[in-house]
Amino acid sequence: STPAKAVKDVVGAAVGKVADALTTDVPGAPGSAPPTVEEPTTRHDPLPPKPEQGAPQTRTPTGAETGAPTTANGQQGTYLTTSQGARLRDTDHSLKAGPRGPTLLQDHHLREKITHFDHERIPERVVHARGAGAHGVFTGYGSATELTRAGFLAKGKETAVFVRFSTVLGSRGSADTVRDTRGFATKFYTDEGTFDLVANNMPVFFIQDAIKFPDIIHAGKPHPDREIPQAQSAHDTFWDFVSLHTEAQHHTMWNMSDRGIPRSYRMMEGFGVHTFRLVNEAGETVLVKFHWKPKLGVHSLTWEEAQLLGGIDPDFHRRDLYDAIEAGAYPEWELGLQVFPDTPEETFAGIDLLDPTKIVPEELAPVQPVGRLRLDRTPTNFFAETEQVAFHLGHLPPGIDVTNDPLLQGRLFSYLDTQLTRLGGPNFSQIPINRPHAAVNDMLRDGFHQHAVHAGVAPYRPNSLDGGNPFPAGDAEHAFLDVPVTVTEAPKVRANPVSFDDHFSQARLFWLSMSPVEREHIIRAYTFELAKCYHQAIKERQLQCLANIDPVLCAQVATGLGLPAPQPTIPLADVEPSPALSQIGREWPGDGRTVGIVVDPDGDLDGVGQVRRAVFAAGMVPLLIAPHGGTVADLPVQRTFATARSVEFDAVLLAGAPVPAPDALPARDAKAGAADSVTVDPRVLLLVEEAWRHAKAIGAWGAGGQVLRQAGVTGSPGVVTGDSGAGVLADVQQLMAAHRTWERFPAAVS
Ligand code: HDE
Repeated sequence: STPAKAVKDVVGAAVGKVADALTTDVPGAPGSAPPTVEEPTTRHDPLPPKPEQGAPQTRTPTGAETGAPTTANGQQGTYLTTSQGARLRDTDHSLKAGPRGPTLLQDHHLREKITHFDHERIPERVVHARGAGAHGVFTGYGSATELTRAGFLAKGKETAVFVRFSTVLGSRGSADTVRDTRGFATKFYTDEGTFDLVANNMPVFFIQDAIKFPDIIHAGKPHPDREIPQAQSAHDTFWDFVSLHTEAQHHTMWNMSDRGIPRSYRMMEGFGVHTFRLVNEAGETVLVKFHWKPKLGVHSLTWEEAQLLGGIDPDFHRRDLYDAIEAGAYPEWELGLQVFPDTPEETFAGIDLLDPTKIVPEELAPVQPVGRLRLDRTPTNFFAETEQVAFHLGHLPPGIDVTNDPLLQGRLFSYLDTQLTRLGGPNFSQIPINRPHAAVNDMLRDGFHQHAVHAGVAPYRPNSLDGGNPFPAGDAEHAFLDVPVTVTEAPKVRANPVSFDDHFSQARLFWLSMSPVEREHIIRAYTFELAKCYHQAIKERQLQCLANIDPVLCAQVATGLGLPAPQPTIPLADVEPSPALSQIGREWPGDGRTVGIVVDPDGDLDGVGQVRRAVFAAGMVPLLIAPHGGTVADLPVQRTFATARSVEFDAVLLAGAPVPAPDALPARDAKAGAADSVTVDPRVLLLVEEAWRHAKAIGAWGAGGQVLRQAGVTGSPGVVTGDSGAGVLADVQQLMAAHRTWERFPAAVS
């Protein structure tokens, strides 16, 4: 044979071998034995990418589009590919020297898949690591246009936003319901550049100077030796710091109050904490504090609920946020301003506006609404959006400027700095969630993870080669304005103004503004947290701080700790309470609240169906709780007696008295005096007892009354019975408007 024919034979044999290998050796490949569990085989295109998944908008120095690809490398096409787009026939088996042989280093798909996986994690945020985000829209009312040139506050102007709620101390995987401050950071993608309002759910902070931030966070984080406790302030280092560093006492009081354990992200206020400066078209300035006011009111968990949820549903707040949005119960807040004249003293009613441990009571400076925020879309991808979003106090649009608050000044440095590490270099503003919606033409170039394809040759100013582009903007083009505030000539010092020395008066103001039941909760929280400390000296030192805030508070906590109550070392501040700080005493809409309905398969199922529809119609979420999953008389069951726990519901309805199911817990004897012969499933009894203990509305009709009797709660406030489910639901809804039946809580102090 000719040499050419010989080559052909060899190639032919090789091709034949490849074909054999494909049809015989590879499980799952055509010709091999069918898999026992069948995968779906219908091919369809993935969903089209969302607009925010597009590639960065890139512009030439003349402002024209560069023509760079407009879609990010997300999921495209039907077939599995490598990251380079080569289609793959198998991703379940590595390439080996025979089915039992070693894995081959040449398996580039294996290496790519594992290497990428090995690098999937980025550092979590050093604080606020645990969070949940949502998209929405902000609509200006136009009421602030005389105060600020910021265009997004104009009447009817709509601006896209992304909000991230967070806890502060815990790691990414920690529980949502711990006692802690909550972050409430909002990114407004305004036409004039991004504005980040990086707020908390408490209006004050632990420290007055940013240089103390590493100290307070080191004290609050788990102990460095054992790395416990996770996401808690109930430990020695935290109380060591706040009792020695008494400017932290006001913020600590907020944490010990019900504000430290919100019922929902949807039911929290937000506060910019610092005083900001607004500037209008005429160049006039005012000082302001930013407030978010939730449409649903400010509501909290009880401490026992928060603790139970930490184990039963550590994602409670995330779930609540996503469920509400997906159910169409869009959370809403009003943005409001407290407005103060911009005087050289920077004080209002004697309160230093540069001291971030102080509030200005709303009774002295009412919060004036300037716009509305509505969250209406959950993220598509947690990592891409919630994890990679980067907020920064220095992201300011024209019309909003900073003040000299020393905490604010340090924050201006910290956010960008931490994000350089967390997001791996200086180009994270090109990550889809961080991209401004305003046109960007910044002369920043290169760096790790540069996605923009910059054209032009002159990223410098002045230049003649790119026609002088980009040009500086003036007032007419809405350029950012650094307000020309006069800086007083003064010696360099490491010192605070004297007014910062008052550490106790506003902690007292907060305490005195609380209702009896809220005070009771505060006492219990301090007692719990201090009882968790090992060092006697720390407890005693904190009791001394409490004595300087209020003797009743101090005495009650001291009793709980079994320690003597010290005398105040300073005169008690003479302060006027601020009723606006109390959470109770008003009525609120029930949007997105959950109503657990216990279904007895032998009970009133028609009534359950009607009540379920009525709960939906009221904008709330009915969750049917039955002995087993699936359906009961065509009604869908969402929870079983085994999976339901009272902490998930805002109210509990009983449409019968279910007898113990086969998987029930051991039952104890019915309460003395309960005449019913039938024993109720003990898990249903526990549900009712807990709901009662947490002061939730409870309703029963028909045989449901037996459950109330066996739980010993009949006739108690907030427990309603009636002939029909509809009537009972109406009463329960009325009770839910007040959030809880407050009379059920014991009040040790008034
Ligand atoms: Fe922050 N804070 N902070 N903080 N903060 C961060 O930035 C910092 C403070 C707040 O959901 C970090 O990107 C310093 C007050 C929120 O992504 C970091 C000081 C308020 C979030 C940082 C403060 C906040 C952060 C960590 C004292 C309420 C989460 C990750 C001077 C007004 C934002 C990051 C999100 C996050 C620094 C105090 C709110 C380290 C130095 C006061 C809501 O840069």
